[in-house]
Amino acid sequence: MDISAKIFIAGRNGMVGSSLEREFRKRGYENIIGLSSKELDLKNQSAVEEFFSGEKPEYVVLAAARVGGIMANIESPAEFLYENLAIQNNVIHYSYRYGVKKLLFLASSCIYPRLCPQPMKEEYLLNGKLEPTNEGYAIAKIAGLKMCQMYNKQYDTDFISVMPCNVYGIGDNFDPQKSHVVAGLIRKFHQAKQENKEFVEVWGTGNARRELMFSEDLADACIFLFESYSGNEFFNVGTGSDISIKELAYLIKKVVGFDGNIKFDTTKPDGMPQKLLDVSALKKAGWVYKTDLEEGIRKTYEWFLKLS
Ligand code: GFB
Repeated sequence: MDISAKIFIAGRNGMVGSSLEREFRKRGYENIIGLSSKELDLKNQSAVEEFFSGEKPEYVVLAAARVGGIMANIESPAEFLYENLAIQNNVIHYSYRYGVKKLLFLASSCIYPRLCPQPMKEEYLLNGKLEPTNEGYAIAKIAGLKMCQMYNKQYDTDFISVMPCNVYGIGDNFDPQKSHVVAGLIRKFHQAKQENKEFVEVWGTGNARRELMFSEDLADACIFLFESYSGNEFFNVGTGSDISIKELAYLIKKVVGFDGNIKFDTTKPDGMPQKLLDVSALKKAGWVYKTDLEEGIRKTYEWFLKLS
């Protein structure tokens, strides 16, 4: 890939998009484009076509999506389905129409069946029923992945997909209701520490298990595959190990320095009992993660402190 190639990062300002931009720039790529959602509504078909016809990007990374944690997904399944389908339909289709040389689509580990054998291998996709708390999001992501494969088959494009585990990091959304677990708990423990609260409420039983990866590592893996892989397989991207929400809560409590207790609110859902990816294909291709969970949480908390 030419270092001066024009790369469009859709979702450039989000957590994953901004990590991707930093990682591309570290490698010397400078011709990076991408607009905020106010400047370019990726759900708007004609606006997306106009953007592609004007800019003619050579490479595209599709990191734009409506994302949110378990409660946001439960509350707005229609929006998670519609908005993600619209964004990916437009970006993937016009990438094909305007001759994009390569596209990378970011899906999610929630596309695997709810009771999938663990660790989850790429071949388990569509082997069973989805987790109901994020069905809208998962259906959209499955459609995006299939769209890439079908466009490759019919139009000979080079569109690849990755399946990341749960991601956290710099630029995350810390909204206490809508965020994912790491950002949500960082905010809750921080506030409890400031207000000398006796305890923090953690959703669910604490028994659900998640595999968590720092967003810079995800960006590193995406660029690794972008530069080295073409074909119709998709890759799981993760660390290869998981942690219970209970252990995670104690780790975040330690990083934040909160002295009080933890209570589990079992009226809130656990979601999928476990989400651990089999990352052996990616390992075999030559990529492994770098950032240990505690270090990643520390970096995210430092960034959160600068914000507040
Ligand atoms: O991160 P999270 O919302 O994502 O929740 P999912 C992970 C687990 O942490 C669940 C528990 O068992 C939650 O009940 N949890 C405990 C909390 N306390 C909190 C809290 O304060 N905030 C949050 N958010 N969770 C999402 C999907 O599911 O994962 C999306 O809904 C997407 O579609 C994303 O795939 C990666 O792993 O449950």
